Amino acid sequence: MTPNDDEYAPSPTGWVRTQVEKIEAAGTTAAVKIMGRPVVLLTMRGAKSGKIRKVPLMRIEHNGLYVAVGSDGGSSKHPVWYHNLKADPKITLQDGEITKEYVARELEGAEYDKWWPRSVAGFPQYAEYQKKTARKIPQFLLEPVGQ
Ligand code: F42
Repeated sequence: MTPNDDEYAPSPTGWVRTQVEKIEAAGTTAAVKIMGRPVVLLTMRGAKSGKIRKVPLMRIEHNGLYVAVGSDGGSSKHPVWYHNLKADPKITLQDGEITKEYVARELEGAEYDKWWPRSVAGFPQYAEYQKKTARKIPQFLLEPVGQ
């Protein structure tokens, strides 16, 4: 534990910070849509700073399971939060007004391939983002804690 442990560090990216503020003011992720599609809000711990990070992502859900897709608009590097989840996979996810605890596990192989079409069905732009970048866009399965 460090003195910074429970400090919240807002995203340095203006539009993302604004969207997090909208969700928190409304008390529901329904306050934000991207291209008419819903989002969820992940809360995690920064791997180096120990601070609380809040990351909105597209809502990818199938049979009650969620996947977090590290597309970051098809940028050349994984988003920083990818490394946060690898270092400390315990997160909370808010969907609508409901917040629950999950553990994030990066998908590989057949599991990755099974989820990718579901991710693209939830947000078709992911397919375009994958074409833009040489990296393989990561997917994390979010497994519910204590259910
Ligand atoms: N991003 C996606 O990747 N996928 C999505 O489906 C997605 C949807 C989405 C919907 C709404 C919205 O508002 C944003 C959306 N985003 C989506 C963008 C997403 O929320 C992130 O902004 C994006 O993925 C980039 O993530 P990032 O972690 O690279 O963000 C950077 C800009 C950032 O926050 N940097 C921080 C900073 O201060 O520079 C550091 C963050 C951090 O976690 N630092 C760590 C720490 O310890 O605090 C470690 C730092 C290190 O060097 O290891």
